[in-house]
Amino acid sequence: MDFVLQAWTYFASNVLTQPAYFIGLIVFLGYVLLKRPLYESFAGFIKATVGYLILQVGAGGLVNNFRPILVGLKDRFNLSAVVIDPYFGQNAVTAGLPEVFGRTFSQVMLLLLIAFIFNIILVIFKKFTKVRSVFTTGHIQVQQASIAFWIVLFAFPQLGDTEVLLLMGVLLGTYWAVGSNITIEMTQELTEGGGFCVGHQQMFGIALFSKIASKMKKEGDKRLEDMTFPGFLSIFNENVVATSVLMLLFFGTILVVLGQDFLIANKFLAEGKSFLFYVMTTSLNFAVYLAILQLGVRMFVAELTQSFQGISTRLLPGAVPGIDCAATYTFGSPNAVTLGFLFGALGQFVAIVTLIVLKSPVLIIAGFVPVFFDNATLAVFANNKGGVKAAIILTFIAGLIQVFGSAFIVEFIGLAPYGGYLGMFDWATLWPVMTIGMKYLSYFGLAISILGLLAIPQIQYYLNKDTYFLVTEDYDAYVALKAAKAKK
Ligand code: ASC
Repeated sequence: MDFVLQAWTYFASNVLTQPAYFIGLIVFLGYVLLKRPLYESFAGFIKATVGYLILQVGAGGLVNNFRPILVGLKDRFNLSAVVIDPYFGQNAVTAGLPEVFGRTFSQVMLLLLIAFIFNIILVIFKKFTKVRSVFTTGHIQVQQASIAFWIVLFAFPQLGDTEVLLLMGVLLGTYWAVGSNITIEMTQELTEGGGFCVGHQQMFGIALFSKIASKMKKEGDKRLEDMTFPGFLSIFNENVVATSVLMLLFFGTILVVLGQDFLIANKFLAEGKSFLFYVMTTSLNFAVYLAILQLGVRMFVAELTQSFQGISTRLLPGAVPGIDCAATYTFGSPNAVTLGFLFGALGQFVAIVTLIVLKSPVLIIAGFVPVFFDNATLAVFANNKGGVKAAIILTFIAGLIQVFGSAFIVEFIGLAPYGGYLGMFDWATLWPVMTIGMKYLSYFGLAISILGLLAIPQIQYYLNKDTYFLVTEDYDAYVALKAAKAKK
């Protein structure tokens, strides 16, 4: 038993929580199952892993460069505030656990094992559960597990370690399976049968906003990729130009507000260097990292799409992997990503000012990860389903929700004094609701949460029996059937 646990811990810490290797392994396995020669399977592993590592260079560059700038606003104005960002959320939990609950959270690998097996079981029994996806984004699972640990202890403080672990394994496993599953149709449609769905932190947001965006769509509403700007605005037709100019305005303003002295004192800017060129380089780097990220995505998605057919025809029939939200950023218009970021940020800033005006007991600071990765993703889907207007309106609303939802829950669960919360869409909406249920209705609330989640794929299936499994098993047949139905 000890050996099994050690082997699992080794696998979980080196592969499962390192999506580059996990996706690489899935690609390798997929090609082997497709009976490709071993050298081709190996090449697939390399391309997928390198692609994912490139994505991480892009994502990491964005986060590391722009997170400190946004958080700088907090220090510049001496605010005592909660930063909404997965990294700050995880740190807050680590700092607060011993003081508030007298515990630490060390068994995250065991938790992942339970939840992962639970997810696979739900897929194996998909005839009954209707679950078609496996959540593979391990680094996200670790972040979510730490906040969920706090939430579960808050609701059930009397529980021992083993019970907490089991309870979280089932609750999180269900959320991961059902959450990624509800993104399948819109992701398949966005990627034209890419063979994956989203396993991240805004899965309910994607499903909800895709539905609303479809409803909002009116005759003549255009998607970003169908628009061309005339005259001097035509420079915005190019993604790099559009992103750079907009970021120059956005981060330029923030950097000017922070001021040269603050930037020098906090080691953003070296003494004696040009402030103007610092602002330029910093802002233009946004487009640089975004381009890197997209390059990596293209590389690993191409491999994954081909190879996963091996897994979805032989190992887990009809299943798709739930992967990082950034994998959607090369589909549709690349400008949707920038647009989502800007209007999400606008929504967050409006919400933050509202908290200040209303003298809220807890203040929120926008963290880069929710502002960018949540809203960029939501914009990609909303633009695809409802056009540019829907993308603008819905990401603005998402920004408001991320701040208000987080402000509420972080105060409710007593995490506010530790300065951080996850802040992503599902964790500012679905999770606060489930937390209230568990706190006030105890095990009954827990049961409602789990059963309510498990009911979602059943309802989805019930509403679309003929296409529900077709969309992952044979995408072309799915498109044809949908078109035939629409004609009727
Ligand atoms: C997150 C998080 C990241 C990013 C990354 C996007 O939620 O913690 O590092 O999103 O997964 O590619």
